[in-house]
Amino acid sequence: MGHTKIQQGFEFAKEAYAAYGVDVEDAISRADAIPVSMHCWQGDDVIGFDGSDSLSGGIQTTGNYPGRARRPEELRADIDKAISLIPGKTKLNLHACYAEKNGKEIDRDAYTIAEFSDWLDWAKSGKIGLDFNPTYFSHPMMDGDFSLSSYNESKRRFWIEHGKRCLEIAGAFAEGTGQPCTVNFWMPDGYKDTCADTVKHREIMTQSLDEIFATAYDRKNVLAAVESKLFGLGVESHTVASHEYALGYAISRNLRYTLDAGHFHPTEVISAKISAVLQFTDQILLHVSRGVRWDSDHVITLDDELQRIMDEIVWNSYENRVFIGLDYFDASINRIAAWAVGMRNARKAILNACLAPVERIRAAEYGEDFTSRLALLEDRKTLPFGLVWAYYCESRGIAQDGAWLDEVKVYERTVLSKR
Ligand code: RNT
Ligand code: ZN
Repeated sequence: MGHTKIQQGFEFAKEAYAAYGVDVEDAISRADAIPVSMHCWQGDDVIGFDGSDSLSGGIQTTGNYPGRARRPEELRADIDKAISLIPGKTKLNLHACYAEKNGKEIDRDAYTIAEFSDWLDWAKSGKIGLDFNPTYFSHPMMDGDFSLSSYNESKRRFWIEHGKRCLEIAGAFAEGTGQPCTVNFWMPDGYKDTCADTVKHREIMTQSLDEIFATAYDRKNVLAAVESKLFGLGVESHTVASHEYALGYAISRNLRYTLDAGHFHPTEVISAKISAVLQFTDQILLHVSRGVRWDSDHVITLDDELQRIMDEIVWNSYENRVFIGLDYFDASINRIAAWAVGMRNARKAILNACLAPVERIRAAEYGEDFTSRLALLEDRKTLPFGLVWAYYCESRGIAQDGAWLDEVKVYERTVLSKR
């Protein structure tokens, strides 16, 4: 689509939205400013650089599409490529297993910002904010699937130290980038089969987390959160940090709760949980994912649930209370395309939420005119959103739908296929 056509389409869209009382320019600037944190781990199938060559801890990638990033330089180049295809404010979500040890004998309980200085330099040069995660999986100090709630005291202590180090590193990230850094604690701890004591591990988990968060860290810019999960692969029967556990912990400790879209029963949706949780916590983190029958971590598509999630954030002005991050890993397709599809979908849903005639829809609801509410909610779906998206991409110098994939294919031919 040429520039003039895009412009004409945009003019048409502006009128169409104006008829519903929506200012398209305002919607674009609002959507553009909402950060979305892109997860580094889609680029290398959640392997990292600190020694592991396979994934464990209740999560799994499937597929072996060629071109996986094997080194930090490759991963950063791939991330750069992906980011060049995504409009709006992007952050990078890093896991501690992406440490660069540079031959040094150092383990996760002792990492400092030194192991992440290349990441920080990269972020600074691109003016990109960083988010962070301790890595409680794929490591010999895991006690089976247990980490912070292990009965093995030396292993548990190792993981407590890891948590503290991650808060320190996040502090350096926040300072270095000038942007707050979220730190998400997800622990796979749990049992494959029915357990007889559901209490002990939870008590130990609480002690461990309390010890970690008692450490001195920059509470203003380091935004810690605890993620719940229903079950993991091989951890089907008992999960220590379940929904009630993680939510209760977060509320009682004045921390954040992380809602992962794949971590609930398949008919439950996190869009329905956001405003409920925010009655009792200041902020939450989201892991926007797509479970297919289970927590399968498929690339997010522009489906009803993604739209509902972004509607909730935008319609309730939760921009400063909800941190949006993506969490999926698909090794069966081009990994850069996987990022681009998911991130562009997140941005589309955000923009579409900003373009919705929510004031009119709500006025109908408050007036108990549920007929109009339904009609408007449905009309909204066929407003010329695609024309606004095309204009938005063009105005930010980002490739259009129908064009960005060619760039990925070129990169695949020239870079990925040589790996
Ligand atoms: C696992 C959790 C967790 C991980 C990442 C890699 O089920 O969703 O967030 O996916 O930390
Ligand atoms: Zn997650």
